Amino acid sequence: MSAPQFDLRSRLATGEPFLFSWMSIPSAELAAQVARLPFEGVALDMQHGVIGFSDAAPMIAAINAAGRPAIVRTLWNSPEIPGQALDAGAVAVIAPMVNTRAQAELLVRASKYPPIGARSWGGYTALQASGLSPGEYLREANRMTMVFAMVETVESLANVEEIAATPGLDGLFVGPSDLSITLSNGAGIDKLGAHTLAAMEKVAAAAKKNGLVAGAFGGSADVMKAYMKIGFTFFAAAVDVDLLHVGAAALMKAMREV
Ligand code: 3PY
Ligand code: MG
Repeated sequence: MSAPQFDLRSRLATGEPFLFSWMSIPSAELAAQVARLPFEGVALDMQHGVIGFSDAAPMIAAINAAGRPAIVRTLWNSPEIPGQALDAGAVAVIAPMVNTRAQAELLVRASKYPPIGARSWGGYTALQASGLSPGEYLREANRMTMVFAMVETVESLANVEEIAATPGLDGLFVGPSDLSITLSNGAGIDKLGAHTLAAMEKVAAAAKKNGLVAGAFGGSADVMKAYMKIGFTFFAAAVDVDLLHVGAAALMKAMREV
């Protein structure tokens, strides 16, 4: 058996924080560059980015060629995208707006082969890249790939214990922008507000109780450090377009200081 694709599960089991970049721009060439930034993985945002599946497939290949794991945030919690992303070689899927246990079960069903779920067979890129035979891939895939449910609404927070106990689910992933918007009934986005942090504590506790990875969208060092203290370890650290803005602003600031 040759080396399987990036073993995200074993890496996350160390408990050390795992920071990955978050892409919104559909470009395999850019993905090859972003995969070589000092983050441990790359996520493709098919919900708010402008990445469709025919953009994502070559981006996943470029990320894997750089030796990094590819993660896909799906457009919605719809059953077709997890299988497509995993077939194309992503090692993890993150589904937005998972509000109920039934929605979490739907996500697991779409992402895992039997007996855990009902993922349909069609391993193209992932199967070949794994170096495994079809039978070995079938046996290994549920362990090699991971599925995260996004907790980012008041409804999801109320159901978080049942969601976290969903058989086959690997992690919870908080979207703190949507979470703080719904917690404040639309008054604002407050990733570090007292209500948001209290909600994050609840999510981290549910994850811990069920042996799940606790992840969140970070976006800045302050936010990630605060969430790490609560027990989160799996972070979307920086968005491609933000990195462009931050890099350009830092250069121009330095020039003004000359
Ligand atoms: C959120 O913060 O709501 C997210 O979904 C991150 O993209
Ligand atoms: Mg969101």
